[in-house]
Amino acid sequence: GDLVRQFDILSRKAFGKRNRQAMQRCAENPILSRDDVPAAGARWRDVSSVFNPGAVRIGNRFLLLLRVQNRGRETCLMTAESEDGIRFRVRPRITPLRGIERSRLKVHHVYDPRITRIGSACYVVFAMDVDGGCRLGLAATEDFDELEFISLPHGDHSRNGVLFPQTVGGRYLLLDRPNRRPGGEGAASGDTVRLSESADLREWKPAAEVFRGRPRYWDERIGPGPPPVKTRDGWLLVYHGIATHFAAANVYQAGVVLLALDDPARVLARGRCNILEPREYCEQVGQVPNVVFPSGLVPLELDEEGFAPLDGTLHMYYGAADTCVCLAATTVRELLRRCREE
Ligand code: BMA
Repeated sequence: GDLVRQFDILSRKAFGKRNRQAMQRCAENPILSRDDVPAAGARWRDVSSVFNPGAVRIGNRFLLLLRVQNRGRETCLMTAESEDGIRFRVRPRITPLRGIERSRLKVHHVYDPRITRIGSACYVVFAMDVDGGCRLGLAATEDFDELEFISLPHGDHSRNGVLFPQTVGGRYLLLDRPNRRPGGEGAASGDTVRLSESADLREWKPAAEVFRGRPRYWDERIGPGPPPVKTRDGWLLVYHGIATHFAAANVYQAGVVLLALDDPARVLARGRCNILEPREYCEQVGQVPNVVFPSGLVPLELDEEGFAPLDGTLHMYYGAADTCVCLAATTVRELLRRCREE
């Protein structure tokens, strides 16, 4: 009741009038940038960038798990909190990842965390740059004071792992994007989203290929964005698509696909156009130009059965140009419409 009303008022103020766009950017973008990150130790003052956050809502608190880079281009994770989902305060310490040595890998960077809440536990799936490539890791936390490493879901090189917010047919489900394509100068990339399942979050086995990139269009290479949101019409999955055919640089955009509730390997609908693309200065200029990278999607309302209602608002948190954190809002109805648009 009250909380929803409060959000409505805030949203109107922060997001302005609805226009014809699928997503409304927050007027306060970027909602977090380097100056908002407090010193967290010797090498962690005056950092270079903060971007690609995982997001979750616990009770009346919004939490972001931030990817922070310092001037040594080292990476750490930090936690930010907010009551309105717009104004965040970054805790003045690094969020440590305990037990990572159990991976037996030489880990250089842990980054792009995606958060999924199941019961009272929050699970975090993240990318790890290791000698020879990039692997996915899975960890758990209750309070974001620290993360506890659980498993390496896959033996191959992969990124953009997202866990579903509930089990389906008694199995935990995970989407990710295997890195099977050389990525030019930087890390390897990919053009396939795959589904995997597990009975215990430790042993994972690939179950299906779900969808692919579309050569020559906005989403040639792809990867899951934030974890899927449950709606009565299906799982809404926001993903990022990379257009690689521009001469100067790749363009990173967000798009949306709808997966069947009882069989998420089945695509029910997929938007032909992106729903968000780099247009604002902070999205076009930064460490990596022309990047919007969706990584958190938080429904402000859920019904008794955990479905995001049709007219419920969704906050999408995304990294802009690998430099700062932005927010845009939309509704379930709007994303469904974009999925089904001819
Ligand atoms: C991808 C990931 C993201 C990053 C994006 C743009 O491959 O590494 O972390 O935001 O590239 O640089």
